[in-house]
Amino acid sequence: MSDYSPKPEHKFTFGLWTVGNRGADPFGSATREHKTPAELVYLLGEVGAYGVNFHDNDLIPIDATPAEAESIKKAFRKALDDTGLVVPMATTNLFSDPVFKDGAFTSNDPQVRAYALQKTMQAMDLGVEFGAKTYVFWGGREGTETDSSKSTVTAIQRSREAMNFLCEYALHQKYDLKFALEAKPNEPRGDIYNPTTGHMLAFITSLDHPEMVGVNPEVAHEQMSGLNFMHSVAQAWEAGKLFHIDLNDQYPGRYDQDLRFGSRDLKAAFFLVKFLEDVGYSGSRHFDAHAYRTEDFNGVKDFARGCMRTYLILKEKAARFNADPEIQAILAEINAPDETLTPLFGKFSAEKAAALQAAAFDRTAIASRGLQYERLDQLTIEVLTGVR
Ligand code: GLT
Ligand code: MN
Ligand code: MN
Repeated sequence: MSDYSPKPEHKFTFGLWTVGNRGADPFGSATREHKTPAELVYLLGEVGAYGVNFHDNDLIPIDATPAEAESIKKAFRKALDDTGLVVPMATTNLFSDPVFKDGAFTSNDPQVRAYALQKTMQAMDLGVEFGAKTYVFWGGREGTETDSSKSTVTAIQRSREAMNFLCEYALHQKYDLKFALEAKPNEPRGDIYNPTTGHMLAFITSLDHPEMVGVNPEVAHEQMSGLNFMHSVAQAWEAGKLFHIDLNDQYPGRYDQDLRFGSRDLKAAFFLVKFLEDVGYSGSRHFDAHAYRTEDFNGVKDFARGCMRTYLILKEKAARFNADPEIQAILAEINAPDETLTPLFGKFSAEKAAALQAAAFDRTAIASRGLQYERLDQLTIEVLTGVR
């Protein structure tokens, strides 16, 4: 029997807002009691997580006095020391308070934009104080319900100006911090700017310090856009921009569900885990999800353990897939090179172009070859369902 218990080297992390989620939704109030940040750290220690991440206001309420802030930080620090948990990532809450009802960095109101910069700088200070090396930006309120209200171009320019300012702040403070931008197509706004990871990757190239900025793709958010999450992750990885990842699950065509990782689309989760493990992604495996509203805190622990266990099961399945002789034989066959054509690929030359122009291709013969993808997919299903 394999060991699916989480270990520090797996780098499994949770946000305070995930295990601390109280089950409130737009139609009903909380079903679980409030737990302090320190209590949540002990809960995460008990289930075997490696790290805990937070928004500024998950740790310190927006209206806390300096004395209250100090005592919360002290208790949180003690819980980290007692459990050995680390804080790899931090972020700013720029969406809950009514001041951000029309966005933060993209608001039409200069007072709001200035306050958002101030709040973010202070939250970066707080994150760094606890050791965060990755700083996430999720602009949940950066969008519109009606496009009569804002210029989209101005909004993008304001986002860029804010990112450039905050990169310079991190450099000025000599923080060892990278930024990870998280996209979402909608919710809580009708439409959110930079709605997919692909948009974010393009936006990053326009920044003053693109080397400091990558992405934090979330399973549910790309699936809400109808996209293949693994493809988004792979494109970010290939661009050297996969700085963080938010793992959860989601049914298509619904509100942002933040379900337990792998609980809805096992096959998609499998190809994602296989990708991360095959390429050797070494960052946090962060679960941005929460327990069903039906659960008490035992259920929250079941939820957290389930996320990590499913990841490790799928990791083992990926190793099986990679070691399966029949699967590998098919892959070798469908990926076989054609040595006569190899010299014609790659960088352009006039000779290659001429040779390609002169070549004769038997389209019918090429197209008549079956590719065995049905067999390959069925073998994948059999690995996944444990009969192989
Ligand atoms: C919020 C959101 C998440 C983001 C978090 C970071 S907050 O819960 O739904 O997707 O990752 O701001
Ligand atoms: Mn989400
Ligand atoms: Mn997220």
